[in-house]
Amino acid sequence: LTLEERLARYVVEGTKEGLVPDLEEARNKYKPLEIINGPLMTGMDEVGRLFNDNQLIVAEVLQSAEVMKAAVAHLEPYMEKTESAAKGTVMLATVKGDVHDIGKNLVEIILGNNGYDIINLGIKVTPEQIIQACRESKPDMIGLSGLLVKSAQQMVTTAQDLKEAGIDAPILVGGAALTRKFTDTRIAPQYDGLVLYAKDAMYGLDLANKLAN
Ligand code: B1M
Repeated sequence: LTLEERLARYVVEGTKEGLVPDLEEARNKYKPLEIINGPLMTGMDEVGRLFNDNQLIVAEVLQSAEVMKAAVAHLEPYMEKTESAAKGTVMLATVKGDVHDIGKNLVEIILGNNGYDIINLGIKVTPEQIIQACRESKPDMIGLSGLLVKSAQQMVTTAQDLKEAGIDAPILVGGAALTRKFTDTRIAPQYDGLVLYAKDAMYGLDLANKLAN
């Protein structure tokens, strides 16, 4: 197998044996984010496909998630960082009912490395918890992540609840079940502030930078 195929295979098979040496080899060729968005994501997409076809069970997908997390943790110290002054505070949450957090945590790393202070509220975060946390820490932006189809609808509800609570900080949304169209036609009309869709974590950084300027 090529290096790239081996990296994808660690994720698909949920095994860490040999992972670190291969990540180190990959670092000679690629930037950390290219490794994550390339071979590791290829592996995760395959996991999603196999899971969908009932060829993997939840416990196995969890192992894959562990490998992905370990790989991201290994690569994190090598990611590009800007020494820029604090650009603002971003509050991050995976919405109510959803436990998927690898994408959200990638957003945390990338924004954190690029001058943002992050408040990560974790997973299955209810609108009430977000409202409470906003009142306490007054973030400049709110980032919502969700991968389940029902999470897209949950973002609509969350936006409505935030609006009712008088919050209008810009919201960034991302995650596999979302599209720009859904964001523009279903979530944004429910909110007074801006609602912007980020297809991946780097694009999320671009949007945050535009908002911060
Ligand atoms: Co779940 N799962 N899962 N799962 N899982 C999906 C999402 C699914 C598509 C798999 C499938 O069936 N093909 C499917 C959803 C189907 C649907 O709703 N239509 C699914 C399902 C069904 C489920 C369960 C219901 C299974 C069950 O229990 N029967 C269950 C749900 C539990 C719950 O949430 N209540 C479940 C559980 C799990 C695990 C716990 C086993 C595990 C998650 C572990 C964890 O996160 N700690 C898991 C995993 C790993 C996946 C897949 C395979 C991979 C997700 C992932 O981590 N990708 C996933 C299939 C897939 O996505 N291909 C699947 C890597 C990650 C880096 O990408 O999170 O998309 P992602 O983030 C991207 C972008 O989306 C974006 O940036 C990142 C890239 O840079 N992004 C943002 C994300 N958030 C952002 C926020 C932003 C900006 C960008 O700004 C704020």
